Formats: sequence, C-alpha cells, structure tokens
Amino acid sequence: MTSPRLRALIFDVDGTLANTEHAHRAAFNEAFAEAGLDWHWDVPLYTRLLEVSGGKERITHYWRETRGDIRAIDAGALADTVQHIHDHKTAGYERRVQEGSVQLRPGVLKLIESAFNEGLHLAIATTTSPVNIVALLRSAIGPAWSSYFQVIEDASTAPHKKPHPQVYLQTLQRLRLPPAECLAFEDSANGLKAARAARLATVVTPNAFTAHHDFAGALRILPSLQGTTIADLRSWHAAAQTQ
Ligand code: XBP
Ligand code: MG
Repeated sequence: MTSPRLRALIFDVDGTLANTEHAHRAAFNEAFAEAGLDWHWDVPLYTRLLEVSGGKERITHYWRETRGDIRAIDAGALADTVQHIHDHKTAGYERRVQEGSVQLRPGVLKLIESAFNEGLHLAIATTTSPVNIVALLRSAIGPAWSSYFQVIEDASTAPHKKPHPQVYLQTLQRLRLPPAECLAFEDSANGLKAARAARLATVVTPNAFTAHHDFAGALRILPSLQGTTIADLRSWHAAAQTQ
C-alpha cells in the first residue's frame, strides 16, 4: 500500500506565520490603560499568560487569578467588560500591524508561494480573531492574500481554543482531507497539542515566547522555515507515515 501523499499545509498564525505577540502584548496594555485599569503585562508575565489561548480567555484568566474582585461581578457584566477591553485591544493590534510593526517570519512567504504553485491546499487554523488575520496577511502579502488559502478557521468559527483540537478538526473537515495527507505548522505547546490531537504531523518553529515549551511529538523542531522547501516537507511527511 502506497503511503499517503502530502496534499495540504495547515498554518497557525501567531508566532508561526509571524512573530506577533510583542504587538498583541502592547495592544493589551494600551487597552487596559484606556479602560482605566492599572494592569500591565510585562514580557515575563505575558509569556506565562500565553499558556491561555485566546485574548478574551487570557484577560478573564488574569482577572480571575490575580485580582480577587472578579467574584463580585455577575457573569454578564464580566463578559461585557472583557469584550469591551478586547475590542479596544484588537483595534490597537490592527493599528500596530498596519503601521508595519509585524513582519512574516523568514521563509514563510516563499514556502506559501511554492506550496500554492505546486498545487498543495493551504489552510489557516488559529485561535486569534479574524480581523487580526486580515490585518497581518493583507499587510504582509497584499490584498490578494486570501486567494492562497482554501480554508480559514479562527476564534470566530472555533470557540474551543487550543489545545482543544476543534480548530484543526474543522479545518480538516472543510479541506475534506484525512490528517495523514496534511502537515500542520505551529509555534507553541498548546498549538502542537491541538494539532496532534487531530492526528496531524506537526512542524514546530518556536519563538522567544515559546522556546521553553515542551514540543514532544513534533515531526520537526526548526529555528524558522527559512530554507525549508516543499521537497523537504514531502520527505519529512513520507518518513512520518512509516513511524
Ligand atoms: C495565539 C493566541 C491569540 C493571540 C491574541 O493564536 O492565543 O489569542 O495571542 O489574539 P494562534 P486574540 O497562535 O493560535 O494563532 O486577542 O485575537 O485572541
Ligand atoms: Mg501560535
């Protein structure tokens, strides 16, 4: 029996396509100040908070874990307040991306273009908000960016955040492909867990916020996708099928 062919690449966004978390962190802190809160997420604290996927979930987690006053607020008011803060944060992040403070990681654009030209299906599976994807890829690739991607699953379509596999399972369902014919690309332990739970072989490219994470189960752990070719991916993918 021949081993499954590689037919699709599924990309995480934050930390994988681009190092975005410095801009997210700045946008969170700006939103806290705008809301009159004395909260400030420095790099060490944000690195820990990134273990909670999803900006709204991260805010709620921080509020619940570190500021006892959350217990006095009813659930509806809490959700409204978190949504308000997150809306301001998303606007601040979008502005920072449009001002050019976020670039694609080395090798990403070349790999996406090569994969597209070789007829591989491309997809995005992220826990970030849809406006953040548009801002990043429009700025990095141009207005035709969405023509590269057949499927996009994000925080608006997959409410269960990584390490839950929902975003990957929904991506595979929409691609109409088995996981054995795909490769996932991630930067974090939560992302790797989500992809592996969907039975996807996963290439990990850590970054400064995730270098200390446990990447057991990764197909490859690379400093970046610089120099990675489609032939490399096909070879790694084929070898993974025999394991
Ligand atoms: C990373 C996340 C997101 C971002 C912030 O997403 O967990 O929450 O940190 O974006 P991924 P939002 O690595 O899956 O792309 O505030 O829009 O959630
Ligand atoms: Mg990520």
